[in-house]
Amino acid sequence: MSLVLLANRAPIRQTPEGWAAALGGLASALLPVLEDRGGAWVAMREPGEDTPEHQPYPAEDPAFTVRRVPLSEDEFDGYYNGLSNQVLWPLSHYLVEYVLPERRFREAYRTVNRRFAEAALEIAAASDDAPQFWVQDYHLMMVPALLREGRPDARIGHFWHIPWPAPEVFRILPSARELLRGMLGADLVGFHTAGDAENFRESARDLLGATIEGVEVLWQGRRVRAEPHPIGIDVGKFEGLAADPAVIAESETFRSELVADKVVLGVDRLDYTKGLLLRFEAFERFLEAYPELHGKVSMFQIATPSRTGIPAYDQLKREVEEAVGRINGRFAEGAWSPLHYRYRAFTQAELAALYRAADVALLPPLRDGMNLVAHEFAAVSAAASREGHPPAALVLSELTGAADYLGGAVCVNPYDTDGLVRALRAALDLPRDEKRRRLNEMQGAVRELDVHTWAARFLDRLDAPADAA
Ligand code: ADQ
Repeated sequence: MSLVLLANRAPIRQTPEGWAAALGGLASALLPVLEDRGGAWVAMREPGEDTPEHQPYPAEDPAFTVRRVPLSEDEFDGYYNGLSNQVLWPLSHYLVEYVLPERRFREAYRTVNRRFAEAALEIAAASDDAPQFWVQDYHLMMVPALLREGRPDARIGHFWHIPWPAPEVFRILPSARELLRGMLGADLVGFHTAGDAENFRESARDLLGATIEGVEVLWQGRRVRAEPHPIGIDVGKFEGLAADPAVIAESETFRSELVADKVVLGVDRLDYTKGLLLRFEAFERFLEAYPELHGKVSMFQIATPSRTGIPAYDQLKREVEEAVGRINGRFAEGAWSPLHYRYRAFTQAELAALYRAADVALLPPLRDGMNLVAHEFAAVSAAASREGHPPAALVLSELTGAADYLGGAVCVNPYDTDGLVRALRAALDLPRDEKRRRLNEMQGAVRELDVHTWAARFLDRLDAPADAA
């Protein structure tokens, strides 16, 4: 059965050598599936982007089509910057104070969702088979019902990459019911955790009066399965990088250039959900509490620019820079800086070198659907420690999906600054054998959730008849 994927972003990017797979787990997991099965990937075309609407890929021997939905400035603003990133994103992370009134974004979101669905239906119409559609994420909530209307015979999956909030929070949205009805056009809706899936089912029950039976939502004569399908990373790739001589060399240079015995690492998109300011506050208290560690422990935080132009993100950038200046101004001594901060994207090889160099990764998002950085760090660190490299530890927010799966992490409430200080100290002091044991445990979980397995499991489940639960 051919497959039509729908996601906000295309899975390919332009490089000096021509078109190539986009960075990131989703493209690396799903491109092989599309190359094998054939089909299409429908994505937006941002205003000003110069790419074809229909692009066969790979160019030399096309296996599938990248179909782009061109967006005007206003559509992009309302659908992407507006409803997706200033309404659904903060609401789903329980950061209600960041949610803007949805009214002025609603029409653009509807229009763009409709255009994605029309593009996918047009592609499916070209084949006699019953189509299979797989919709990704919170940008396209209304698409499943539109696809169902056009193709009642289709198998439709939806994967939700961020947390699904409690029904009492979700219902704050004036469009909550309309959006839920959109998603209930699917046969299968996947989330990272059992808790997210339960919140979704309960939202359908409380807001629409749907019936819940086990993991299924019964709605308008149809059964919609809502269950956890935790995503992971391309494990082989990160384990390979951990053993790559160039990565090892870079990691050693990095360590030798930092004037510190211990390195605490943070890697995030610059996003208010990632808890950067509270993390810095905790690090500042850590430095106050342990003057004997001045000159010995440094934190290295990298943040990728993200959603620039949205006021909350621009403001966060300024506040983060201010906090970095304050902490360094207060505590730096001689050649030692307590906090190093880089605001740019890193390559995966650079990230692997940093993961390998760290003694502790400090990842305390305020909420996160999964948090793949935790998986990447655990994969690299565990692989390196098996080769004799000193083992490292992970401090992880308990409000992430990853905390449900990575049993070896030191888990902490990200809003509890004193708890963060204690967790960081505990992680730095863990005995070697204990760190090794924890890394082994995390390595097992990370391998189990590999992104290729994730994609195969989701699609198998989507193929299975509804009563084969
Ligand atoms: P994100 O919020 O982007 O993803 P995460 O899962 O941690 O969060 O993925 C981030 C990715 O970006 C990682 O692969 C990481 O390597 C990369 N990255 C981060 N900082 C970087 C930097 N400075 N330079 C280069 N790369 C960097 C959303 C949800 C998550 C969910 C994923 C997948 O918010 O909760 O885990 O989708 O479903």
